[in-house]
Amino acid sequence: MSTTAPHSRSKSLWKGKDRPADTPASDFDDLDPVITYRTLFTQNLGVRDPLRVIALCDSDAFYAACEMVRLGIFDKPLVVLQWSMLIAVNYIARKFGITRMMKIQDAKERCPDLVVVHVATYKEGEKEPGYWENPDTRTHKVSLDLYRRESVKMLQMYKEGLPEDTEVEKASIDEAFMDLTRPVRQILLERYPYLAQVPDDAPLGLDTPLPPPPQVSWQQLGTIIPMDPSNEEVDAPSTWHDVALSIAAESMEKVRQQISAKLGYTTSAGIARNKFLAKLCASYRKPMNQSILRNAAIPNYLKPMAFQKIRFLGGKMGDALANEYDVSTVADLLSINLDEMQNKFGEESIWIYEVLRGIDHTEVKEKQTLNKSMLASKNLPKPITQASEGYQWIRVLAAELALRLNEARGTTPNLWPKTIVLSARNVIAHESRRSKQAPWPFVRELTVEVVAAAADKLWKELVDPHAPMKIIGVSLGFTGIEGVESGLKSIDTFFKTAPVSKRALDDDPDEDQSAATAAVGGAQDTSGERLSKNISKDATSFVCSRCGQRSALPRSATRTEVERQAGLLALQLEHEDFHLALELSKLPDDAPPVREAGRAAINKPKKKKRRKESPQGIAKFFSKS
Ligand code: DCP
Ligand code: MG
Repeated sequence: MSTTAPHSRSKSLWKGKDRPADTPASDFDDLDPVITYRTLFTQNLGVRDPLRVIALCDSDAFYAACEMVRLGIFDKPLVVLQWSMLIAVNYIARKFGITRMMKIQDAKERCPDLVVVHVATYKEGEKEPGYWENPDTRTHKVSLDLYRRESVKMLQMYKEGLPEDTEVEKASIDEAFMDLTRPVRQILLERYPYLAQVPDDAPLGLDTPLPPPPQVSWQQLGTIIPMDPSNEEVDAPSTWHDVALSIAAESMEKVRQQISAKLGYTTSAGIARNKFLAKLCASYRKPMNQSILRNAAIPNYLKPMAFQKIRFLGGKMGDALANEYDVSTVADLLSINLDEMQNKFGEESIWIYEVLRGIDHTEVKEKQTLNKSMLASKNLPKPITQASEGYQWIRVLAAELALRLNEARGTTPNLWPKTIVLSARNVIAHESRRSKQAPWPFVRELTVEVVAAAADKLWKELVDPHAPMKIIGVSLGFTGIEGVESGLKSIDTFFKTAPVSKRALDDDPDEDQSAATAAVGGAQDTSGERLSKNISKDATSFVCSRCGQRSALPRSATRTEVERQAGLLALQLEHEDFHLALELSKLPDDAPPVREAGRAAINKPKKKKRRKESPQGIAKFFSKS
């Protein structure tokens, strides 16, 4: 890219673009803002910064890639299996028409040389997950630990490899958003130093538009989404936002190459003015690619798009819009004015109005919240009908929890939970999910046996051996996970209700407490856990990352910290039940579902009886039923 000034310093630099006052407003006006010196010098324009640049980076065929790296197989079609269903398909296998959710038999028919890897599983009696022959859902439990670990490494590489001041937010097990606005502005000012001062002859002082930018050369920076898909030759003069995008693209290209070289995972990225567009265009041309969506290309990119493809417009809201107006594309919806939309769908529907026009003010924010809970859950293909059958599953879940907490303690040695919670979903009892909890005692070593023994006790309290039961799911969790500080005083306060052993005082007095976030927070992704990442330190509610719904605890359940933690976990589990029921309702009765938590295909949980207040406005389009 040229870094020379478009004009010499002696000439006036202020002949920037300015829109004549009588230009009619268009749907996409926001995409072409006038950028002035004031814009450039203001540090905290936040989500409304016209030079905002956001990237979304998504790993290609992630679970399959993890297995390829683990096995050293890079040139063969490979799939990852969970029971009989494919959950990840590498790009070589995709060429054979193999897709996720396909049954393994169908995939093998298409490609007899297919390498098939079943996800690792926990097996009763084993302390660690393994790749066993013929794992069986009746005796094994899926382990995603490898993928979680690799996900943490990847996130770390984004944080280290991107310029300082980049905000990185984990979006899923293999995706992260990056806000590069601040570092890009810094680089912009370094590369074009003539922008750092308002020229003496600038007619409007700070409010003078910037001079025209250099023409950006996009070569080596990725795929540029065309301004006019019917004629890729159509181009437009570069804007300062394009320059910002190109700088962000350089950084993204570099970090993606680093990840590929160091970890072996290829990724695809989308780079655009906001989160929703970055996410949309990340899949424009996968794999191993980054796509750049210039503002000028947004109208033609969005208009023909089926609006239900847009995140959050796929569900009830999308259906309601489609039915109300009998339309399917973004262009169809542009004729609906804001008043009408708000009358029909509530005040908050302004975000739909804006998204259709390429506007999204959602922040990229690294989750500061500690993932204070850890959950291992199993949906049982063969329900438990006698209390004694529970213990084998408790051991399996205890093995997973012990491993994960010990792994997290590898980074933060003093990490310790406050409470252990056991929960069971009994489809015969009135209350479909019940939980029992106990303060977690400090023990010298956190072993499977110790966890299982505590859980066994809870199981006895939870399950009445004489009552009829049909338990289709069991979960075991730790809540209130924190780094214990050294010194008697803090440990004493920390374990208010739990016995404190002398040994606790001897344990690593000097470790880094802040690592708790990375150790616990980065590694969550099974369905139950996925919810817990939205719990903040003092929260009495959580927002589901799948449907955006907020669930809150009643005030009576938040009197103590332990109550609050356990209550929130129970709330998550309940909410997860709803998603599980939803997933199951979409599957044929004999189909094994997608994720570990969605496994009780034959035993659909009963519909919830308890009804909450009807949501109002736009919320009703995102509510459960
Ligand atoms: N996953 C899953 N079940 C799903 C979706 C995903 O178990 N319904 C797991 C397997 C995927 C990983 O999550 O490898 C990441 O999901 P992606 O949607 O990013 O899919 P991939 O990374 O596999 O493929 P792509 O290259 O399309 O991103
Ligand atoms: Mg992916």
